[in-house]
Amino acid sequence: MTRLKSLPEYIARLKTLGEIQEIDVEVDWNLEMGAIIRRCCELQAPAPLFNRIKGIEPGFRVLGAPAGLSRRNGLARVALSLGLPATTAVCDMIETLAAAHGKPPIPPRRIATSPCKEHKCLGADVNLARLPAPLIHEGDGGRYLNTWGTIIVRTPDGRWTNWSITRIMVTGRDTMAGGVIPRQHLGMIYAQWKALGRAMPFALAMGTEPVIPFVAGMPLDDNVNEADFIGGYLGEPVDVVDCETVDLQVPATSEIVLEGTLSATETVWEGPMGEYSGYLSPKGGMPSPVFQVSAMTFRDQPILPVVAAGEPVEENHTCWGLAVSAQILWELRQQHFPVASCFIPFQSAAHWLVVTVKRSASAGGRGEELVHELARILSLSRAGSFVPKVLLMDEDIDPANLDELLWAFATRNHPERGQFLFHDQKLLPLVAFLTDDERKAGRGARVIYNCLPSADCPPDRLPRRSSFRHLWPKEIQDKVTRNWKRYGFSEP
Ligand SMILES: Cc1cc2nc3c(=O)[nH]c(=O)nc-3n(C[C@H](O)[C@H](O)[C@H](O)COP(=O)(O)O)c2cc1C
Ligand SMILES: [Mn+2]
Repeated sequence: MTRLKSLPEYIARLKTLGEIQEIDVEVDWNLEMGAIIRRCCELQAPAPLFNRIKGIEPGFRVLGAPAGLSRRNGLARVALSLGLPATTAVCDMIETLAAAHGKPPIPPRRIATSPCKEHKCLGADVNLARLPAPLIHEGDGGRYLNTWGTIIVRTPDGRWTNWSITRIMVTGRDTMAGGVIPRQHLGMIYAQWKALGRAMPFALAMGTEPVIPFVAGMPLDDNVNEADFIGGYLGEPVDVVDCETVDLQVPATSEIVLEGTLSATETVWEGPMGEYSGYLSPKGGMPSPVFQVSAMTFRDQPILPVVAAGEPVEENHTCWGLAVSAQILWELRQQHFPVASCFIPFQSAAHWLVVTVKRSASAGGRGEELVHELARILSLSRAGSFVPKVLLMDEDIDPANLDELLWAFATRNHPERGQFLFHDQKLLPLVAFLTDDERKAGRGARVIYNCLPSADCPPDRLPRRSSFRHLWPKEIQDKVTRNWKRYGFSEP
């Protein structure tokens, strides 16, 4: 594991791969910056680093597409963020993240101070307008300051400290509104404070070391501290520093920190925003408790990471999709489901989950049995509630290979016998196709497509895959590959 210990260190590493495009031309936070980031996602261009932002004091910078996909280097940003070699295969990243469940958690280490205290604005000195929060998409309900930062809250009994990503927009000089969904941990912990009639202290840590968002975006179990899980993953603790005005700690590597409380009584409208599903829906807003900011601290020349959510591929797909895949993989193994791999294809905008199973387990037409077992496990899982459409496949399919996946779905799923509907399941209200009623209830149907061999196809009667890799003897494959240039072809 090669841990990149801060955002600047991560950016320096990305520069060596040609993954950073510094932009010295002044850009406008009002739609221009969002448009550039979005175009970078769509072109899989290097991550834009904005050095001058109109109307914002010099020094404040923005990093777009912090974990975007790259035409040149594939998932290098994701792999490096996870402390892995830049060329790591995506299913191996998922395995590594899932494996952290088996490691002893390591609580964070409190240190005295860090660069995030270089500038401190308390109380009346807080002015969120100083920060380069962009109006990302036309139609957004406000300027979204937080799209990649970690929000930190603790239960009133002090036993559980949760780190999670949720979107947050600016609503005033020292007020904000954010997505507080009841079934997410932020919403659950907020409900505990609200029941006591007390405002909930929060801290928002933006621009942390790059591994943090990957676990802040991971649906770990209730009562699990993400910070301890990250420590376990890294094999060493995450350093944290005390906040100025609330009893919470933030990662020492934060570039910008906001502290304050979520009101137990006052609400303000939040949203809509262009979302991970790829749509900006006028219905995509909701009342949010008022986030009252009591302190703002930041490093010299701080960098704010920004995600331009929307049609795939952006960070909700590369980060959240990956983290949810890892969580489901672990949960299936806990339940002794014969899973080989889990993957949420980026292009599905986190609406499809592919589960491959070991051939030994699916033989003899056990597919239908496995469908029902999978449905049962997913129906009880919060991570499962994010994915409404599931493809169950044999392990010969690489779920991260879209060509193979599409072919297998098209040819192995029986339209009459291969589709299984499970009604009235818990689903994330952000799932794109839900009706108004379904969205309000957070419930809808899940479909599982059984693409496993049927009972009349025992292992020795399975049709063979008609591909270079599968239908030619190894020696012929080797000979052809070896002689490829001799035949006159240029390199593949
Ligand atoms: C870029 C990005 C943006 C996200 N935005 C939101 C959001 O606005 N609201 C939300 O509920 N979850 C959002 N998520 C997903 C949550 O972070 C994820 O489900 C996580 O598990 C929540 O933390 P928790 O498990 O502690 O509840 C986002 C994830 C990513 C990677
Ligand atoms: Mn959590």
